[in-house]
Amino acid sequence: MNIAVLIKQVPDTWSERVLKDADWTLDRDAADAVIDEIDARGVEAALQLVEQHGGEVTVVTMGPDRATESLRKALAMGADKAVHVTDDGLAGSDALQTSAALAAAIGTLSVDLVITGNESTDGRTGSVPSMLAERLGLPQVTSVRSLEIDGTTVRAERVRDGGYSEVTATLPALVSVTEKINEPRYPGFKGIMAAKKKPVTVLGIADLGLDAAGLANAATVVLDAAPRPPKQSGEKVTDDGTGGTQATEFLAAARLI
Ligand SMILES: Cc1cc2nc3c(=O)[nH]c(=O)nc-3n(C[C@H](O)[C@@H](O)[C@H](O)COP(=O)(O)OP(=O)(O)OC[C@H]3O[C@@H](n4cnc5c(N)ncnc54)[C@H](O)[C@@H]3O)c2cc1C
Repeated sequence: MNIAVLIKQVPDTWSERVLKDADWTLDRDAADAVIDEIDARGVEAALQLVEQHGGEVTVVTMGPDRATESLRKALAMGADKAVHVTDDGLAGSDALQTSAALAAAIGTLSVDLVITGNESTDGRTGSVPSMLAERLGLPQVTSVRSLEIDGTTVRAERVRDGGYSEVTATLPALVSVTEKINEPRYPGFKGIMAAKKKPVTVLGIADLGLDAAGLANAATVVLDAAPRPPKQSGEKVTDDGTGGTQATEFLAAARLI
């Protein structure tokens, strides 16, 4: 079974994330770049499936040159090969364009299953997986917390409000995973050394036959942005014997009880 896992390199959530004043795109140089944690879980899910059923895992990313570091980390975890979609003309792409580029890249592979994260920690549109499934003509199972393959069937538990649903789809299919699915493994020294020799294919706009890419052609545009206002200090309740009443009245006024 051949599995493609989408991984996005994102600013570390521990760093302060800022937008550039000129075009309101994310200033990716202002923060440490890491593989999105949810995508590391996607890699882990793929590795476990291949350990059970055989096959190979290809990790795919679209991002600037330094996104190679995230690909190498996924290769060090155990993925077999990588595809890096990168081109100056793709900078500032929105979710529609990102999904078009990633669909074209996946089209160069022969895969039975595509695994993505449910929602990235930076753009957070949560829309790339569905756009990708539509473009590739694949059934999709979203918000997955557990995943198994039975012949040509994907069986998954799909998280929903207050519980989960058991869902099946026929391969080839696309699955997006939640943070509940697993704990990703850490790459060991052997894996890190092996990753240096694994193949990374680099594809650009011309290789993928894309048109209308990048910020100038994006269908969604950020017109303005303002920093989040500093947190206001909350109301202090001094317990002079009526603290319980005061707290209850405060919560009732805020319609919290
Ligand atoms: C204010 C703002 C500024 C932005 N600036 C930029 C920018 O400067 N540059 C930029 O590239 N994007 C930028 N984005 C993100 C941009 O909207 C999308 O193109 C983004 O790349 C994909 O959407 P998402 O991250 O919301 O994906 P989601 O749909 O939330 O991601 C879900 C999953 O899809 C997969 N996926 C998504 N994107 C990629 C990718 N690039 N490579 C591999 N897998 C992927 C991952 O598995 C991910 O877990 C910005 C978004 C906002 C809101």
